[in-house]
Amino acid sequence: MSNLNYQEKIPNNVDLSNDLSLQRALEHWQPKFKSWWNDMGPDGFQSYDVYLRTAVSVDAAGWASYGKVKMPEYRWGIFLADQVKDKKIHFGDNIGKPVWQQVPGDYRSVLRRLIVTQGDTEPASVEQQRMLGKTCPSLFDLRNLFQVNVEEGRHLWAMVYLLHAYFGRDGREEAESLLERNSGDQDNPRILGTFNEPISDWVSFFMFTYFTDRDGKYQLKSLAESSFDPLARTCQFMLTEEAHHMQVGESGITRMIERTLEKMKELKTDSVDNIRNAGAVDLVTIQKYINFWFSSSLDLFGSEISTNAATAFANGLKGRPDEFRYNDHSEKNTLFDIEAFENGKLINKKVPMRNAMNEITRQAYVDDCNIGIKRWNRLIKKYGYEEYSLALPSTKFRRNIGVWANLSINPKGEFINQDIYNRKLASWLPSENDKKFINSLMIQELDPSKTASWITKPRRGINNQEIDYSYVDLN
Ligand code: BYC
Ligand code: FE
Ligand code: FE
Repeated sequence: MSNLNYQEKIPNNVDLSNDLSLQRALEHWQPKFKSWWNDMGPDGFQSYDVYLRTAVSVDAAGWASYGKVKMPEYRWGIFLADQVKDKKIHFGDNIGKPVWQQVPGDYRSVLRRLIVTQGDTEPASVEQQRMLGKTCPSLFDLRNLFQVNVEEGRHLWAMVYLLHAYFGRDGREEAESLLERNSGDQDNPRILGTFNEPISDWVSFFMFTYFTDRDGKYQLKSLAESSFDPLARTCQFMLTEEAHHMQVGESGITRMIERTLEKMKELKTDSVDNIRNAGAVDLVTIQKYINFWFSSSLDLFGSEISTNAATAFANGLKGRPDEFRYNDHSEKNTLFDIEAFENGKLINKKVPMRNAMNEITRQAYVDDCNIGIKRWNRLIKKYGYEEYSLALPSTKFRRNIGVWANLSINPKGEFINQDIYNRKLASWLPSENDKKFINSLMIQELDPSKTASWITKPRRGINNQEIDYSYVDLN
């Protein structure tokens, strides 16, 4: 087990004190990060004690310690999974050669770009979520929001460490830019689409942590395979934190659906109006939020057929999630069956496997997303509503990137007339009216024993604490 060094200004397990110039560079970035956190991080609550977990080792068995801490005093640090001795490259064109401890010159700009893109999403999500404290459904949920936020902040540190340690001056410049772009900013937005979408209510927050943090899981899994060992080890440790973010999303959506079903049963109704009047979110609206966040997150995987992806795989920069699951780790002359739309026609064709890496990763992601959907449908059945179910829309629906971008395709995946599509699109997504209704439910609840109307109490507290525990001290 490699213990993290907490004595230093920047907690780390990378022996920072033995690299003074790197330490100095990061200590120079640290106050900029803190000032970004104060300006763009959670609005309010910064001076309150929050029950947070902090990483104290990278040991699988016990890496987290829980305690009350004020968010600005959170110990953001640099933690990499332990190095494996004599590790070899295990996919692409260089299989069997030692993994790289330094950045190969040829791959420098591509690697930097991958790290910057990954790094950009982390602070973006904190910015997107910054107003949610004002409408938290409970102190338990408020604490979970802040846990996710501080850890996304740490994920930014993880990428900034790589930029500073391995990319010299341009790395340091990129690290500055990561604090300068802002989610939704007209002039200087975040890099990827989803990270510029507003998250202004808790239904969106739970959807985002379910669907978008799960893109994070799959991208990190792919980067955890990288032949650039520091990147692989960084991402391996980030994945341990990521699990909680998705758990926040899944349990949040489950609790919301539970309240809806209770109300349907109690009032013996499936009328949208009656359910809404009872202070719960109807299943039709929940489906619309799924449609929005799932389709947006699918774009984060890039084009179905991508030379960027092929090159990244060939060079060993980015693998497939759980690369060990596959038999062929070179995929040099193998093919992949893919659906495409060419010359106005839907076709099936074969493309080089390497060019399909984005799609392969996306398909693994879609399967993972379906696990929660199945669970929610079982819950709906359990309440006796055989005729209702939630579903993921087709992966062709409302895409902005790749072969299905900007086509008139409905949530079932069928091509439809463009005018009909334009007219109906709004009805498949949360409308202004739906958002107004959702916002009307978003009433801040700060009494530790209470939970807002639209969501059930959590089943379990955090780290064996009571559900009613004061997860955020308000005085
Ligand atoms: N929006 O060859 P293509 C997370 C661009 S989430 C805007 O199809 P490629 C988190 C693309 O950059 C995980 N632009 O794609 C979650 C390219 O631009 P250029 C984040 C997009 O390169 C919640 C062009 O379109 N990590 O951690 O194979 C909370 C054509 O590209 C989008 C990563 O993304 C989009 N959605 O793959 C907190 C991993 N999609 O070259 C955190 C690092 C594509 O024409 N990134 N484009 O200028 C990558 O691996 C790849 O850059 C991508 C794209 C998978 C994103
Ligand atoms: Fe993250
Ligand atoms: Fe996350």
